[in-house]
Amino acid sequence: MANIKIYSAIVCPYAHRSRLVLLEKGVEFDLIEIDLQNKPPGFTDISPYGKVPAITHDGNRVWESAIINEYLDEVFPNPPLLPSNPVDKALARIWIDFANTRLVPAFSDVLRSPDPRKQAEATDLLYKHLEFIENEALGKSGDGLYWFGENISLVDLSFYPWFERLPALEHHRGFSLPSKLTRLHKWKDGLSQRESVKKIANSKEFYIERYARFATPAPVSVN
Ligand SMILES: N[C@@H](CCC(=O)N[C@@H](CS)C(=O)NCC(=O)O)C(=O)O
Repeated sequence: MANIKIYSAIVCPYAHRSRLVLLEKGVEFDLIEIDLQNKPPGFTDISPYGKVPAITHDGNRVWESAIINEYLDEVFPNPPLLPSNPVDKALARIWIDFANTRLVPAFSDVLRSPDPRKQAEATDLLYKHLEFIENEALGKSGDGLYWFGENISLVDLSFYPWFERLPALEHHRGFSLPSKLTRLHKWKDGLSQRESVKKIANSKEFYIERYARFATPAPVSVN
Protein backbone atom coordinates (compact mmCIF):
# COMPACT_ATOMS: atom_id res chain seq x y z
CA MET A 1 0.00 0.00 0.00
CA ALA A 2 1.34 3.45 -0.92
CA ASN A 3 1.93 5.86 1.94
CA ILE A 4 0.27 8.67 0.01
CA LYS A 5 -3.45 8.81 -0.50
CA ILE A 6 -5.07 11.45 -2.65
CA TYR A 7 -8.73 12.21 -2.25
CA SER A 8 -9.93 13.32 -5.62
CA ALA A 9 -12.92 13.69 -7.93
CA ILE A 10 -12.46 12.95 -11.59
CA VAL A 11 -14.23 16.09 -12.74
CA CYS A 12 -12.28 18.41 -10.40
CA PRO A 13 -9.56 20.52 -12.05
CA TYR A 14 -7.87 21.24 -8.72
CA ALA A 15 -7.54 17.52 -7.97
CA HIS A 16 -6.32 17.05 -11.55
CA ARG A 17 -3.42 19.41 -10.76
CA SER A 18 -2.21 17.36 -7.81
CA ARG A 19 -2.64 14.04 -9.59
CA LEU A 20 -0.44 15.38 -12.40
CA VAL A 21 2.23 16.39 -9.89
CA LEU A 22 2.21 12.90 -8.34
CA LEU A 23 2.55 11.33 -11.79
CA GLU A 24 5.37 13.69 -12.78
CA LYS A 25 7.18 12.75 -9.56
CA GLY A 26 6.69 9.06 -10.27
CA VAL A 27 5.58 8.31 -6.71
CA GLU A 28 3.11 5.59 -5.87
CA PHE A 29 -0.18 6.70 -4.46
CA ASP A 30 -3.67 5.48 -3.73
CA LEU A 31 -6.42 7.38 -5.47
CA ILE A 32 -9.65 7.74 -3.57
CA GLU A 33 -12.55 9.01 -5.62
CA ILE A 34 -14.95 11.15 -3.59
CA ASP A 35 -18.55 11.59 -4.64
CA LEU A 36 -18.89 15.32 -4.03
CA GLN A 37 -22.69 15.10 -3.97
CA ASN A 38 -22.53 12.46 -1.29
CA LYS A 39 -19.32 12.81 0.68
CA PRO A 40 -18.37 9.96 2.99
CA PRO A 41 -18.96 10.48 6.70
CA GLY A 42 -15.87 11.87 8.40
CA PHE A 43 -14.46 13.35 5.18
CA THR A 44 -13.74 16.65 6.93
CA ASP A 45 -11.40 14.77 9.32
CA ILE A 46 -9.17 14.34 6.25
CA SER A 47 -10.08 17.46 4.31
CA PRO A 48 -11.14 20.16 6.77
CA TYR A 49 -12.79 22.32 4.08
CA GLY A 50 -14.70 19.28 2.78
CA LYS A 51 -13.10 19.73 -0.64
CA VAL A 52 -10.89 17.75 -2.97
CA PRO A 53 -8.01 17.44 -3.42
CA ALA A 54 -6.59 16.49 -0.05
CA ILE A 55 -3.72 14.12 0.61
CA THR A 56 -2.51 12.09 3.54
CA HIS A 57 1.17 11.25 3.75
CA ASP A 58 2.83 9.37 6.62
CA GLY A 59 -0.12 10.17 8.86
CA ASN A 60 -0.15 13.89 8.01
CA ARG A 61 -2.81 15.62 5.97
CA VAL A 62 -2.45 18.48 3.52
CA TRP A 63 -5.19 20.20 1.55
CA GLU A 64 -5.54 23.02 -1.01
CA SER A 65 -4.10 22.05 -4.39
CA ALA A 66 -1.44 24.78 -4.64
CA ILE A 67 -0.17 23.94 -1.14
CA ILE A 68 -0.32 20.19 -1.77
CA ASN A 69 1.75 20.66 -4.91
CA GLU A 70 4.46 22.61 -3.13
CA TYR A 71 4.46 20.05 -0.33
CA LEU A 72 4.91 17.21 -2.84
CA ASP A 73 7.71 19.12 -4.52
CA GLU A 74 9.51 19.44 -1.19
CA VAL A 75 9.12 15.87 0.00
CA PHE A 76 9.81 14.33 -3.42
CA PRO A 77 12.45 16.70 -4.79
CA ASN A 78 13.09 14.82 -8.06
CA PRO A 79 12.42 16.05 -10.60
CA PRO A 80 12.16 19.55 -9.13
CA LEU A 81 9.01 21.36 -10.24
CA LEU A 82 9.86 24.84 -8.99
CA PRO A 83 12.71 26.96 -10.31
CA SER A 84 15.65 27.06 -7.90
CA ASN A 85 16.48 30.74 -8.05
CA PRO A 86 14.42 32.96 -5.76
CA VAL A 87 13.22 35.37 -8.43
CA ASP A 88 11.86 32.67 -10.72
CA LYS A 89 10.40 30.85 -7.72
CA ALA A 90 8.57 34.04 -6.74
CA LEU A 91 7.40 34.40 -10.33
CA ALA A 92 6.11 30.81 -10.33
CA ARG A 93 4.08 31.58 -7.22
CA ILE A 94 2.75 34.76 -8.79
CA TRP A 95 1.54 32.78 -11.81
CA ILE A 96 -0.10 30.11 -9.68
CA ASP A 97 -1.84 32.92 -7.80
CA PHE A 98 -2.87 34.39 -11.16
CA ALA A 99 -4.46 31.06 -12.06
CA ASN A 100 -6.31 30.87 -8.76
CA THR A 101 -7.47 34.46 -8.46
CA ARG A 102 -7.95 35.55 -12.08
CA LEU A 103 -8.06 32.85 -14.73
CA VAL A 104 -10.12 30.27 -12.83
CA PRO A 105 -12.81 32.71 -11.59
CA ALA A 106 -13.25 34.10 -15.13
CA PHE A 107 -13.48 30.55 -16.55
CA SER A 108 -16.10 29.66 -13.93
CA ASP A 109 -18.14 32.80 -14.55
CA VAL A 110 -18.24 32.18 -18.31
CA LEU A 111 -19.54 28.69 -17.68
CA ARG A 112 -21.78 29.19 -14.67
CA SER A 113 -23.22 32.65 -14.90
CA PRO A 114 -26.88 32.40 -15.93
CA ASP A 115 -26.98 36.13 -16.81
CA PRO A 116 -25.90 36.73 -20.45
CA ARG A 117 -24.53 40.18 -19.62
CA LYS A 118 -22.32 38.76 -16.86
CA GLN A 119 -21.30 35.92 -19.16
CA ALA A 120 -20.20 38.47 -21.79
CA GLU A 121 -18.19 40.42 -19.20
CA ALA A 122 -16.53 37.23 -17.98
CA THR A 123 -15.77 36.23 -21.56
CA ASP A 124 -13.98 39.55 -22.18
CA LEU A 125 -12.03 39.09 -18.98
CA LEU A 126 -11.06 35.53 -19.83
CA TYR A 127 -9.76 36.63 -23.24
CA LYS A 128 -7.80 39.39 -21.53
CA HIS A 129 -6.21 36.93 -19.08
CA LEU A 130 -5.28 34.54 -21.89
CA GLU A 131 -3.64 37.37 -23.83
CA PHE A 132 -1.77 38.37 -20.71
CA ILE A 133 -0.41 34.81 -20.39
CA GLU A 134 0.54 34.79 -24.07
CA ASN A 135 2.43 38.07 -23.84
CA GLU A 136 3.77 38.16 -20.29
CA ALA A 137 4.58 34.50 -19.70
CA LEU A 138 4.90 32.22 -22.70
CA GLY A 139 5.96 35.00 -25.04
CA LYS A 140 8.91 35.68 -22.74
CA SER A 141 9.89 32.11 -21.90
CA GLY A 142 12.28 31.60 -24.84
CA ASP A 143 12.22 28.61 -27.16
CA GLY A 144 11.21 25.97 -24.62
CA LEU A 145 7.65 24.76 -24.55
CA TYR A 146 6.93 25.48 -20.91
CA TRP A 147 6.24 28.47 -18.67
CA PHE A 148 9.87 28.50 -17.61
CA GLY A 149 11.32 27.35 -20.92
CA GLU A 150 12.76 23.86 -21.16
CA ASN A 151 11.51 22.37 -17.90
CA ILE A 152 7.97 21.68 -16.83
CA SER A 153 7.00 23.28 -13.52
CA LEU A 154 4.14 23.49 -11.04
CA VAL A 155 2.92 26.49 -13.04
CA ASP A 156 2.25 24.42 -16.17
CA LEU A 157 0.56 21.72 -14.12
CA SER A 158 -1.52 24.28 -12.23
CA PHE A 159 -3.00 25.82 -15.38
CA TYR A 160 -3.35 22.79 -17.63
CA PRO A 161 -6.54 21.23 -16.17
CA TRP A 162 -8.59 24.27 -17.21
CA PHE A 163 -7.23 24.04 -20.74
CA GLU A 164 -8.23 20.39 -20.96
CA ARG A 165 -11.73 21.54 -20.03
CA LEU A 166 -11.96 24.27 -22.71
CA PRO A 167 -14.11 22.09 -25.01
CA ALA A 168 -16.90 22.42 -22.41
CA LEU A 169 -16.71 26.23 -22.68
CA GLU A 170 -16.65 25.98 -26.44
CA HIS A 171 -19.66 23.68 -26.53
CA HIS A 172 -21.80 25.42 -23.91
CA ARG A 173 -20.71 29.04 -24.42
CA GLY A 174 -19.07 29.25 -27.85
CA PHE A 175 -15.78 30.25 -26.23
CA SER A 176 -12.58 29.15 -27.93
CA LEU A 177 -8.90 29.84 -27.54
CA PRO A 178 -8.15 32.57 -30.14
CA SER A 179 -5.92 31.27 -32.93
CA LYS A 180 -3.72 34.37 -32.66
CA LEU A 181 -2.51 33.12 -29.25
CA THR A 182 -0.03 30.88 -30.99
CA ARG A 183 2.33 30.39 -28.07
CA LEU A 184 -0.53 29.31 -25.81
CA HIS A 185 -1.75 26.83 -28.44
CA LYS A 186 1.73 25.38 -28.70
CA TRP A 187 1.98 25.07 -24.91
CA LYS A 188 -1.43 23.39 -24.61
CA ASP A 189 -0.78 20.95 -27.48
CA GLY A 190 2.68 20.12 -26.16
CA LEU A 191 1.44 19.48 -22.64
CA SER A 192 -1.39 17.29 -23.91
CA GLN A 193 1.30 14.93 -25.25
CA ARG A 194 3.09 14.41 -21.94
CA GLU A 195 2.82 10.93 -20.47
CA SER A 196 1.40 12.17 -17.15
CA VAL A 197 -1.24 14.22 -18.94
CA LYS A 198 -2.22 11.44 -21.37
CA LYS A 199 -2.48 8.93 -18.55
CA ILE A 200 -5.38 10.71 -16.85
CA ALA A 201 -6.84 12.79 -19.69
CA ASN A 202 -10.59 12.76 -20.18
CA SER A 203 -12.31 13.19 -23.52
CA LYS A 204 -13.93 16.44 -24.56
CA GLU A 205 -17.30 14.63 -24.57
CA PHE A 206 -16.73 13.79 -20.91
CA TYR A 207 -16.32 17.47 -19.96
CA ILE A 208 -19.15 18.63 -22.18
CA GLU A 209 -21.50 16.21 -20.48
CA ARG A 210 -20.22 16.70 -16.91
CA TYR A 211 -20.31 20.51 -17.16
CA ALA A 212 -23.76 20.68 -18.73
CA ARG A 213 -25.42 21.01 -15.36
CA PHE A 214 -23.31 24.07 -14.45
CA ALA A 215 -23.97 25.71 -17.79
CA THR A 216 -27.73 25.21 -17.67
CA PRO A 217 -28.70 25.25 -14.01
CA ALA A 218 -32.19 24.19 -13.06
CA PRO A 219 -34.43 27.23 -12.46
CA VAL A 220 -34.50 28.35 -8.82
CA SER A 221 -37.92 27.69 -7.30
CA VAL A 222 -39.45 30.62 -5.44
CA ASN A 223 -42.01 29.72 -2.77
N1 LIG B 1 -8.95 26.09 -3.43
C1 LIG B 1 -9.20 24.68 -3.50
C2 LIG B 1 -10.44 24.44 -4.36
C3 LIG B 1 -10.88 22.98 -4.36
C4 LIG B 1 -12.32 22.84 -4.82
O1 LIG B 1 -13.05 23.83 -4.99
N2 LIG B 1 -12.75 21.58 -5.01
C5 LIG B 1 -14.13 21.34 -5.34
C6 LIG B 1 -14.25 20.38 -6.51
S1 LIG B 1 -13.47 20.99 -7.96
C7 LIG B 1 -14.82 20.66 -4.18
O2 LIG B 1 -14.25 19.82 -3.52
N3 LIG B 1 -16.08 21.01 -3.96
C8 LIG B 1 -16.88 20.37 -2.96
C9 LIG B 1 -17.50 21.32 -2.01
O3 LIG B 1 -17.15 22.53 -2.04
O4 LIG B 1 -18.36 20.89 -1.24
C10 LIG B 1 -7.97 23.96 -4.04
O5 LIG B 1 -7.17 24.60 -4.74
O6 LIG B 1 -7.77 22.78 -3.73
